[in-house]
Amino acid sequence: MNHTLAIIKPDAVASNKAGAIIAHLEKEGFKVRALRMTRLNPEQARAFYAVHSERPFFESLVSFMTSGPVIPMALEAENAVPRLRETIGATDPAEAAEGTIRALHAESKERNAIHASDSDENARNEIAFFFSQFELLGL
Ligand code: 3AN
Repeated sequence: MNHTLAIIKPDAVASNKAGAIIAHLEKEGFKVRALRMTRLNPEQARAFYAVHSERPFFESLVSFMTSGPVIPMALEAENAVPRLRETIGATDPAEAAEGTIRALHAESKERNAIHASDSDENARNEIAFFFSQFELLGL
């Protein structure tokens, strides 16, 4: 079994889509192994998205990601990382495959409902960013 990190972003939490998104993930075979609702401060959002710090959309992304509560989750499945990327769809909802979470729930390239780790290494780091060993229940 592998693990990955998903974050239900502020747009989706604010529009009451968290339940539908968690149900979608469970139906796709992911097991929720840790979950919380929290609100990032700008320093935390900048640290989480440090790889994008030189991109033109960085400050806007930080502002969006701190605009309201988010729901990070550690998810378990076989091939969790590629499988979650497939389940959420492309960054731009206009390009996301039919039936994917972003095709169903995202508003734009920035307000795109959900984050997913893009490698096993990033998944490990991103899970550790949000959850303590204690909360991971032996994961
Ligand atoms: P993904 O979330 O599909 O892995 P990344 O890692 O390229 O996409 O981008 C991280 C986040 O930055 C996206 N989820 C989105 O919110 C935002 N983002 C990416 N590209 C753009 C863009 N061209 N304009 C505005 N925001 C963007």
